[in-house]
Amino acid sequence: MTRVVGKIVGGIAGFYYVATEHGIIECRARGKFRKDNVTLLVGDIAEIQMINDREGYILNILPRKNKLTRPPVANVDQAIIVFAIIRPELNRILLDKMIVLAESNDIEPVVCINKVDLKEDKEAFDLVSVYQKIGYKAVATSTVTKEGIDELKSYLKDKVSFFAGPSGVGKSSLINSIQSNIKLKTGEVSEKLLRGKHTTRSVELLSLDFGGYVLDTPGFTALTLDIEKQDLRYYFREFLEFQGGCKFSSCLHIQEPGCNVIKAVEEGLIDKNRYVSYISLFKELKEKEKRRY
Ligand SMILES: Nc1nc2c(ncn2[C@@H]2O[C@H](COP(=O)(O)OP(=O)(O)O)[C@@H](O)[C@H]2O)c(=O)[nH]1
Ligand SMILES: [Mg+2]
Ligand SMILES: [Zn+2]
Repeated sequence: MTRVVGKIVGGIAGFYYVATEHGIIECRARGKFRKDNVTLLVGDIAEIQMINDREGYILNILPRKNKLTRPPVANVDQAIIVFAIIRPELNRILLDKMIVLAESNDIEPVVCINKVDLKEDKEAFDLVSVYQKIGYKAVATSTVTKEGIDELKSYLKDKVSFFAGPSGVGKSSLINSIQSNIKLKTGEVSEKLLRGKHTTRSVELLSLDFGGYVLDTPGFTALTLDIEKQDLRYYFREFLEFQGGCKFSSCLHIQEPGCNVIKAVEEGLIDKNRYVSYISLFKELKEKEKRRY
């Protein structure tokens, strides 16, 4: 029987659903995974042995690019970091924290500022351009007017993405706007209902008809930064071109004399709010470090 390679897109009660060139194959895993204590994850690239044209078993998984635990998923390419321009109020520090979380997990962040229909002024577009200037993909969207939805789709194409961001910003609505056959529950009430249910939620990758996958549950549900405070500076991409000019090569850009990053902030070459986020996240990591000892 033939061996094929595919992507695990879902799993329930010992069965895994693997998307292959022959369609979705229902698979069981070989016993060796349990013996080796390897948990197969949605997103894993699996080598399977076909039993017939619908069923098979998983022989191996390829090395993972990355792995998240909440939700459990492997080989994620992108995090679509969604914030609403208002309702709920936009929290820049949390937005920048999510970018660092993505980068530290080898996941490409895409910034999405949603609900632009609710604000007439150009605030959302200014914010989008702050992130574009740094080199990130960033888009202003509305699920009401459909503004930016095509651009968002172009970013999702052929990638494995998940949506991250606070509750109520429009993550589920955005996923629903992308493809008509996807219908995730939206709104506060449904979220409360979901939380109230004590069922083990299985994670699923939703296949996009233009190519690519999105995760059906939000990522970064556990928001702990797992990096050393002195490494935080490397996750603020726009600092890199200035840090060579700092007086001390060990400069953390906090209050050291001759800091070229602080100079760039003062001259408006680095966005001030990004620097505010940096300082805030640095303090958070410092506090965490103190608690460790
Ligand atoms: N005005 C406006 N409301 C939106 C937009 N996107 C979502 N909403 C509303 O915001 C609420 C929360 O949306 P939901 O998709 O459930 O957010 P999630 O918690 O991030 O998944 C719902 O009442 C949506 O109808 C948008 O672009 N504009
Ligand atoms: Mg939702
Ligand atoms: Zn410096």
